[in-house]
Amino acid sequence: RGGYDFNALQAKWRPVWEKLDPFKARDDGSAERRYALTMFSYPSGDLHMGHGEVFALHDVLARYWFQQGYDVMNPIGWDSFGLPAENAAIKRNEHPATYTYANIETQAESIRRYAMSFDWSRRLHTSDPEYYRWTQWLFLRFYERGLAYRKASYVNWCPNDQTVLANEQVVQGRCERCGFEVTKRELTQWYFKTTDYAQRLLDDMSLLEWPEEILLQQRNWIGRSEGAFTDFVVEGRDEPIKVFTTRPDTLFGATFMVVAPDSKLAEELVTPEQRAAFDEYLTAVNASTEIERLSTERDKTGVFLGSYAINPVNGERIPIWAADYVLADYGTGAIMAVPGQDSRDWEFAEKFGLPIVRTVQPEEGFEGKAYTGDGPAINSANDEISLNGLPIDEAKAKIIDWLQDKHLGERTINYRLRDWLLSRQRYWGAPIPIIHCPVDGEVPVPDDQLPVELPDLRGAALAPRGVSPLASAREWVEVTCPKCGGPAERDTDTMDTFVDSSWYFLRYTSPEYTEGPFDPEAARRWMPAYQYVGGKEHAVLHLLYARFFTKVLHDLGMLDAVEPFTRLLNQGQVINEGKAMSKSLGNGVNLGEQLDAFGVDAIRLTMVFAGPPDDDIDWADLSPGGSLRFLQRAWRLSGNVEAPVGSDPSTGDLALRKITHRTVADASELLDSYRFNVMVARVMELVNATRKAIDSGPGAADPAVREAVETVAILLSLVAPYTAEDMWENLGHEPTVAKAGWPKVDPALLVQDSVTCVVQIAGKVKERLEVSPDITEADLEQLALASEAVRTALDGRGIRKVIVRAPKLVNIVPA
Ligand code: ANZ
Repeated sequence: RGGYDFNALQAKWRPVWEKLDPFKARDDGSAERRYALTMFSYPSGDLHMGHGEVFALHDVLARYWFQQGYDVMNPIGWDSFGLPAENAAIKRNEHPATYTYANIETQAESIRRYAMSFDWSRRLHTSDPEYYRWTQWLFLRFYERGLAYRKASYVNWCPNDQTVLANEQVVQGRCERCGFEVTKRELTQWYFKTTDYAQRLLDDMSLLEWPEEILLQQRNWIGRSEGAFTDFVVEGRDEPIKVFTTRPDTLFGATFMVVAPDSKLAEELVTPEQRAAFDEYLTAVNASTEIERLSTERDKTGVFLGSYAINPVNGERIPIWAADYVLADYGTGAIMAVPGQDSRDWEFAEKFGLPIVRTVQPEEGFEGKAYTGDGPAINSANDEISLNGLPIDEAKAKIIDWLQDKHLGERTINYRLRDWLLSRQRYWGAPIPIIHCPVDGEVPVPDDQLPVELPDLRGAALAPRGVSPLASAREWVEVTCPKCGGPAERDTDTMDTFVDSSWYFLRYTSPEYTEGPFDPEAARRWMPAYQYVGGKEHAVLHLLYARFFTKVLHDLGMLDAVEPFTRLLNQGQVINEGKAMSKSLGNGVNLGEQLDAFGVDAIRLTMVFAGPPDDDIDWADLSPGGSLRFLQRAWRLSGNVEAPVGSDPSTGDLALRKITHRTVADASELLDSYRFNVMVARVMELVNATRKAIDSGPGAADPAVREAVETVAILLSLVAPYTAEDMWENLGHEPTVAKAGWPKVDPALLVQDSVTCVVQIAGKVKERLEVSPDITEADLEQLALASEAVRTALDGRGIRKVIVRAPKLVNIVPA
């Protein structure tokens, strides 16, 4: 037999597995089901190092559960709508589908070579009409429930991609995709009513075994605050201005009001004298980017609107300003400004010479400006109510009660979470299945006319121009109204691709189902997914949207589950030379080249062994060559075994057996807690111990050696499937090692030989005993009392009490 040749192993075993198809979910009730899900990929080129990492880690878990005998569902698909394909199509003057499906084939081939334990029969692509038909169908169910609606507002606009973005897609003021600075535009757009689910999205976090970091990000994103709405009467206007405040206790210090410049309210409140100044200011605000608006460094800007309101607790006439530090889409888009207790308001008041009144007594020695700490209320009384002397909490409760009594305000909870802006002015997505009729208004496309397929547009016709490219496909746009039969037009926007990915994990449970997006029975069997593996960049994007969809579908009666993913593992990034890989730094590492040079198993092993899975790994610090040498060493063991298949290990070398069984027991624990790298280290130790047993111990014919090498093969099958399969064959077994079964641990072999027990009399050590670590309290007491040294020390005295802490301590209290 020749040496270890990874190319030969790959060529040999891939076709065998493809024929065996061992990873197809059975879904027949023959074993407990377990749904192993990994974030599906965008087909923008071949697999990269990040895929290599996430797939390697994910497969450790999936293959572990296969070995344990679960009926594992481990599906694969592609998130195949989206901008990369569209941009490539414009450049190459072709259809986005050409690029998309070519890349999918490339990636599929790479994934097969990578030997992932996927169930290929469930494969899906979100850009297939059979898939997006159901994305559209779901949109219509949301629409019927009032959970999808259209409204005009100022929205995030990416000037580069020429499309709107959801708040979640604006990262530090920049487009999540292209990095361009985002600006604002007033547009009529489609939204999902995620805000209806804000509280449940918070509450149900208790059901999730997710990294605390992600839960915290979601909690902050949802941003619950308790406070009050308060009404301020406006001079010369019937309707009062409502504000949201978390600090109603500071109401006596509200010396002016501020409204968002880009709100309807500002438009209404501006007086003719201030009109010109306001218009100029609004133009400047809309031209500024989110980055500039949110910057705390920047000087406060604003403009007086010319109107006045009345402070409801002290009757003061207070001016109303517009300033961009107040956001149009939070709270009511208007605030009561309390410079004494709020830093932003203080700066603003200072800049524009507005009055400042403290309503909380600052601590001794406080020399700052706005005081945000606790303290007794001051300057806060009128003829009917006084808050003076009360701490913040009590003052808040008291003023809210008073406001409610007077119908001037009400207790409320506010969320930072906004509705999800889902329409996009781009081509390569699912068309929104709505028809606009001059007579009937918005009319849903009837279910039996789904999918609304994309018209055939390519090349320059897709170039971004601020309106959807679909608008130019006149034959496609012009339809008859399903209600009145008159001329009408299709909605020309497409859905955010995050809509596609909000339910793909449900389609996997029944990918061929034709009666709906998924078979409710199949979803009942598999959902929620037990494990999700993917990047943490999705904390408030995909992961939040998928949770929202799951809850809506639950409410629609289509799903028992209220949460989509029970456990979440976020893999770290693969970096190089201490930095994220990038074209401009020239530090990219090509996965394909690494696989060619070291083989699939060595690369997978390197990824898994590099460190805890959630840490970033620096490729420059790693040694795929070292991994390869280890695999050779492990593989060579399988050619050395001389004990025949099925030989009874119980007659084998005890020392090696103990190491083997301890390794398996520890491996289970390590895998359950995501410490895969330590698991690999333990396998390495077992390989070393086995080599020693063969060369200078009981020898290759000892059945304990066979047991050890078989164990190595099974444990290695989680990380290095080709090597493990070949070892398995060398050991005389049929494929596939992937389903050999998790080795049974003999608890007797986990017993450490002995531990030292200290025996004390009245607190003084009188004896040391070597005992089994598993000794019972009763046995240990007996043993201690029987000891010569203890008898001598007691010297005939009686015993009042014996305290036993097995296996390490016995304390005897003499009478
Ligand atoms: C008066 C006040 C006094 C406030 C004080 C704070 C401190 P969170 O906790 O994030 O919910 N606010 C309300 N709507 C706003 C908007 N559209 N744009 C900008 N700021 C807005 O913050 C709620 C607080 O943020 C509210 O309570 C309001 O200022 C401000 F000592 O009202 B507060």
